[in-house]
Amino acid sequence: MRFKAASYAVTFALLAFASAGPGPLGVGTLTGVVKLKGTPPNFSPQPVARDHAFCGKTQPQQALVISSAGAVRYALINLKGVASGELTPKRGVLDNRNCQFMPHLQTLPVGSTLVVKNSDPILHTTHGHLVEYLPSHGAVHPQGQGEGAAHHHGDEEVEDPHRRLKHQESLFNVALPFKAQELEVRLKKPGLIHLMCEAGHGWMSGYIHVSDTPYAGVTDQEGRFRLEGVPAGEHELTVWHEYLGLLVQKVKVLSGRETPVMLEYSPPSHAH
Ligand SMILES: [Cu+2]
Repeated sequence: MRFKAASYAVTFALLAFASAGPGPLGVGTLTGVVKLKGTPPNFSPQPVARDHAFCGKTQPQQALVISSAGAVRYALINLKGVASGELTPKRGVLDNRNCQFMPHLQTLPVGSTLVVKNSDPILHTTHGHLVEYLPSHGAVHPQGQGEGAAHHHGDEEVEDPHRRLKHQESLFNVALPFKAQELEVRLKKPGLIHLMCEAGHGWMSGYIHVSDTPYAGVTDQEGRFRLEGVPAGEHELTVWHEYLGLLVQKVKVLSGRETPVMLEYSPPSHAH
């Protein structure tokens, strides 16, 4: 009787293993590059309103980081319509460093722990809100547009960097007055989180994507991304960039192979 129970347990374990596996079609790797066509708009550095002694007079904007080859950094990659694979929560780090959020954008599986850290000898207060996944937040001013000359994006006037962000639930708000201080936050809900600093640092802005699938990534400084263990088949690849907006492309992932894709944004209509 005892032996029989044990053999049932083994059978169930094998069945569970088989159903959690990649299925008959297998898995492949999806790699790609995200680029911007044409000349990128030029953005002025952002004025620093306080803590000049440490943060300087201006800070570089992070909302559109393009290499000389047109590679788009900080684009969010998502595969839609894929039966969700196994999610392993991680420990992500969000550093407040040199008066910026580092990294500017990251993606973490839901259930992960976010370590919010201060590497600066000044107060930073990191506030995270869930935001609506808008096609584009149009968050920054192209250079040469005066203070009062809001540029047009659709029917809306864009004046304030955070104005187009539809803040929903406030998820955390942590004050870090000391250098090397760390606090932990659990990322319990999937979605996009906008980060801002409430220590009077209006130029500080960043994002955390909390993913409910393992198939998410962020482009590096050469615009590259790599998603491994993707079930073979046709999927919809979504690219989101806070300034450039959304790109959607059908991709076909082949089993045991690396599938390269190229994604290209046209220059934003309000920047021509
Ligand atoms: Cu700050």
